[in-house]
Amino acid sequence: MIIENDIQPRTRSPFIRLTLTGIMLACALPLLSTTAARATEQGSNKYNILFFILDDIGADQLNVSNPVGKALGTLPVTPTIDAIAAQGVNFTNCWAMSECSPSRVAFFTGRYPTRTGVGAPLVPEETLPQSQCSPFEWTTPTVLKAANYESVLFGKFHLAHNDFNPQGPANLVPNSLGFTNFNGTLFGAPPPIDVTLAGQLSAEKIRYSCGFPVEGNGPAICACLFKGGADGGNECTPGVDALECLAAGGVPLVTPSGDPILDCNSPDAVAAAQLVAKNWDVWNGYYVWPRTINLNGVAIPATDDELNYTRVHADVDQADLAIEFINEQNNKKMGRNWMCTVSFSSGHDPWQQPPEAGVNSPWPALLPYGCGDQVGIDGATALAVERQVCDRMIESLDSQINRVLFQSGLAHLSTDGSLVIDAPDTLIVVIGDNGSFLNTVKFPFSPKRSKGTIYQTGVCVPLVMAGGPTVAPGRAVDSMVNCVDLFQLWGEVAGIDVQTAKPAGRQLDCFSMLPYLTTAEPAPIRTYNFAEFTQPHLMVEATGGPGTVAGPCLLANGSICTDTILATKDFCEGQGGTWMGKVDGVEGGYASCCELAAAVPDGDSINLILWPTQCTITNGRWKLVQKFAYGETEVTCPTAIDPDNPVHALEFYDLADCPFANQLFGRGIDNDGCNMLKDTGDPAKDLAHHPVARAAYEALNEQLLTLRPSLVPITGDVTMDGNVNGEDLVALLGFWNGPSVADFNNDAETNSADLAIMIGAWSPNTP
Ligand SMILES: [Ca+2]
Ligand SMILES: [Ca+2]
Ligand SMILES: [Ca+2]
Repeated sequence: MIIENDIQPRTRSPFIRLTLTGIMLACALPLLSTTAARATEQGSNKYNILFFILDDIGADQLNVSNPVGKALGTLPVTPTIDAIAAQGVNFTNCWAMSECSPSRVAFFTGRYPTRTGVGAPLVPEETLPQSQCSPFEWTTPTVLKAANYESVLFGKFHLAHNDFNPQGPANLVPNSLGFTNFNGTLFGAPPPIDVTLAGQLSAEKIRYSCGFPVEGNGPAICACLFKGGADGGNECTPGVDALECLAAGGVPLVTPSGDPILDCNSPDAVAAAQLVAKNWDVWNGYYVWPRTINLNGVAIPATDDELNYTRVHADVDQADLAIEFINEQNNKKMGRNWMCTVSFSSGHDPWQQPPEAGVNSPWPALLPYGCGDQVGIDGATALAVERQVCDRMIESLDSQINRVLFQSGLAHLSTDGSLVIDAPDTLIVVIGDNGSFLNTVKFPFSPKRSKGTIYQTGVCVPLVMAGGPTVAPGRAVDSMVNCVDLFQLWGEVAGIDVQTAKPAGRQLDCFSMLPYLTTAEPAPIRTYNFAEFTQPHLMVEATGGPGTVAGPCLLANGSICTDTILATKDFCEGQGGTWMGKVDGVEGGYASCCELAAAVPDGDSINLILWPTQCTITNGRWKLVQKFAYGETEVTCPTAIDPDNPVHALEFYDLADCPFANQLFGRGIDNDGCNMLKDTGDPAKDLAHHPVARAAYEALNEQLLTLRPSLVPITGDVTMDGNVNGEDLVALLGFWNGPSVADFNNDAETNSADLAIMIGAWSPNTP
């Protein structure tokens, strides 16, 4: 526990004082819970919920969450998100998990990744059902249904997918988790950019990295081919801006050497149109992508083999769906409340120029216009281009949020032209699902300690709310909140206390959030915050053993090693990495980043390992990081591989004393230099002369030692009620022979081996 003595003179920021005051008030927790319950009872109003998820947009990217970048003017221009914060509440101390799927499952279950099993991003064809959101989870749509809500989700799903999923064959995975209307993509990211322009160019030498032709410092002017005109043939329009052509669903025409074709009637145009006609269904990033619809138990397409593609920019499409849904609710006076989740894909790679209409900043004159690697753009310039495109994608998202608010009647323009949120019945929430990725990270956050890590850059996300029950607009709340807490908030907004309404035996990890909205000067609720990254249940046995599916992949010129998020050769190389793992039938290869780092003579080149299992806990000031190899509780990597360039398994930070703490709400960047255990990795030695830090370390370590084992699910308890009994047996038998959440030995089959494990764990009377 933190005591008053911990406040040292160097603590200068008022935010830190606020946080520590909150920690000292921890004993007031039961009182706060009562207050929250009372607030909910008093406000018999239920509010609609409009929930925007920004993909891979960490705290570093936005004005509301990165004051340093804001002051420097290096961030995307996001007037809508800024206005939501200015007219609502800006949560400046929010942790998500470090990857998409774990955070998304947390939003809708209120449970940490180890508990849900979803500890790592889902990869199609490689993630077993045990690492997807279980159909036995008590999800938000189910919770809200009891209060007469309809819950819909538009855009990226990524809580579960069709592969290995018992619901997969019917293609009804989102419906099976309670979302009555899902329209979007089950995949974690849009497909790659089609640099062939629907088969007109070779993919070998990339002339147009954006998937459309470029000339000078912008899109080229081209003939644009549209599918299926009135006579059944394709229609060509001459002289169209290539980006506008793509955004309108067309394909810009080019010669075999890639030069733009202007007219529609030349032999070049006719030949190009014939090529494109054969390749209409080639996916192209955000512009041509696979759509899945689940609407009240009807799936389109009916099976995964017939994936549809759609030719509308994903951001625009997702905003359109939300506008249509909300207006329908208002117009038809459905007599029920709703929760509409708009899960934008933009922000995630591939970085591709969005439609010009949604972008707030001009393309910088000094940069070649593009999307990344292409002929004539060197590597460093390509990275600068990529960052700039990412900024424009964020600006595009901001414009789409603006459009949803206006066109759904949740905002209007004041006489001076500024946005006024006018949503007394609807709570508007915007969050990033995890930290930004590598090259896109904004100063002063750390590109090498970003998405995929539990460092600040990996887990600090923007979170703003306005409308509905929010009082005293324009506040910053610096108390610790976690992405799992949103689950409790959704309930509170609907008048349901999830802690009392939950199914028997269900363990939740969320804390109340409503008081932060309904109280002008709310007291802190959480006394600690937690984030983790764990291994997925890969299809280990099904693909021939662990050596073939998990291995080190080197990124960023060999400076970063991961053996989890890019855990196969194809996946690694697909992301521009170098595969260092084992390959079937070939000598050599390494089992893990630890093994690789220890074996490479010039180990200096690796300065960060994205560990297979990482967790962190903080009390608001001190932050403990523990990293484990391969999911076990013991630390198996050496603590310091290279004394000059150490890789540690145990790290400890005083965030108030880390770089930029004063400018970043009192919590600085936890880079290597700030690690208090960097000398030996042993707290007894490295903290010997820091009694206050040592005490904080001991307290957090003890808390983590209690917390982590408590998250591990009971083997055999498919139904998550704390018992292994007849209900679980029935569930297991229902999955017989197929992959399922009852496949306890991870071999993609539910059979007698799993049954034996369940019988071994039989505990029908466990309270
Ligand atoms: Ca993400
Ligand atoms: Ca059970
Ligand atoms: Ca099995």
